[in-house]
Amino acid sequence: MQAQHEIENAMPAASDKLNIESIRRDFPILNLKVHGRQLVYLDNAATTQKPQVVLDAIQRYYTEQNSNVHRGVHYLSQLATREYEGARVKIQRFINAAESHEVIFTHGATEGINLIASSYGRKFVHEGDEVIISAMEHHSNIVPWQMLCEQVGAKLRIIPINEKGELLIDDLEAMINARTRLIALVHLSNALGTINPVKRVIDIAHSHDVPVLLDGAQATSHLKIDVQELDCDFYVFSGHKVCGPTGIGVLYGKSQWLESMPPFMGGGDMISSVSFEKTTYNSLPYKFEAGTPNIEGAIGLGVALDYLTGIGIDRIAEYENELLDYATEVIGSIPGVKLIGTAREKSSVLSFTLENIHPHDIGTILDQEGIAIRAGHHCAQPVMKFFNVPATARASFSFYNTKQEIDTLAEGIQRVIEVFG
Ligand code: 7TS
Repeated sequence: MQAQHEIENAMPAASDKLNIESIRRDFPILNLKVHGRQLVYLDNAATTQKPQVVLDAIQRYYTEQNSNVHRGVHYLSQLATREYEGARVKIQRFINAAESHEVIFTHGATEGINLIASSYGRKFVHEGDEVIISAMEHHSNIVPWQMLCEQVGAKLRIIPINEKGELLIDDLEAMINARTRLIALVHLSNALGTINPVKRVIDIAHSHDVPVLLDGAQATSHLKIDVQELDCDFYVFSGHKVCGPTGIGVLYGKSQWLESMPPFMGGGDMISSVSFEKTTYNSLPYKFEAGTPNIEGAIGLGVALDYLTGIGIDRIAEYENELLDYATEVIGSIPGVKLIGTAREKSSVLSFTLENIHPHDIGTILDQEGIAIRAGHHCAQPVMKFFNVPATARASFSFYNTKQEIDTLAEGIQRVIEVFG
């Protein structure tokens, strides 16, 4: 069944604006009341809500298609395999990968980065080598590299940021040397909302023959991703942040890298033949997909990406920029509010502090008003340290949010100030 808005939005409209009311009807959870108040869900950087078409796809999988993949001659196994592999092709098209076998299913961005750190790391990173990340990374793109560097005796180098939360890209050229083995960089920061100049980073890196991994956990739901145009070597994202299910994610890798890397985990499906003397590995993408995969997650993710494509990522980005501009003005002008992260290129994230009020108190009072934001370090403790704050309050937007909800947030913040002022 096609979502109503897909049909409406597919038709040429007098204005190219999104029909937000129609879109909101696709997300049953948005009708929820929390503490007797209408839910205002502004924690989309943590996870997005799911449209009915995704919920239906998961239900349909378990009621009509459930079977294991790649191993049965029977009807259901062939059907589940077709659906699972069909999802891979949908993802390939969504990120414009050259080949579907360059799309590896993982259980999220975190696993994708760990896979590269473990597999690429084992093959290509040795004692004395260097890996470059940035000062605005999520812990998922710090800790795996620290673990690798510790294990092999390599060095982690950090591209600094300025007080707006922008990458000091001019420093990068001088950081790259003959021992640099990889640059791993966030595409869109979850703590600051900064969109990094990733194409420039990739061009600089490639001029030194250094590959680049992009952490697209946030970017994939807000920006059009074209891995061939970017020419990135690896790209990771999570299904649950792009209106898909939890427990499914994607690692894109250029064939030439994936072919040259050893498997990440051993087990079923990733082998070609096994004997006690010698095991040979399966071809891509299966070499990196040991064990029974998250079949309904992959199918649900494919449907979620179809849904986003139906609306149009460019239109989503345009509307979300409008929301962020509005929120920056309305929330940023409240006395006592300090915005953390004011990069020129930003999307969908508004991190802030309130003078003399702890972000957890902000989050708790807003919750009583039915408003869901995140308060904390956002798994980016080095960012908090750089801005000299223990935590921030963070409102993060999706295309189903409205300016009215931002007004409700502003009223909630006024209430916080009244309570603690
Ligand atoms: N990288 C970035 C930039 C992220 O924002 C996140 C999750 C991850 C990696 C890890 O994604 P996962 O799906 O594997 O967990 N970020 C957040 C957040 O901002 N609030 O909750 C999770």
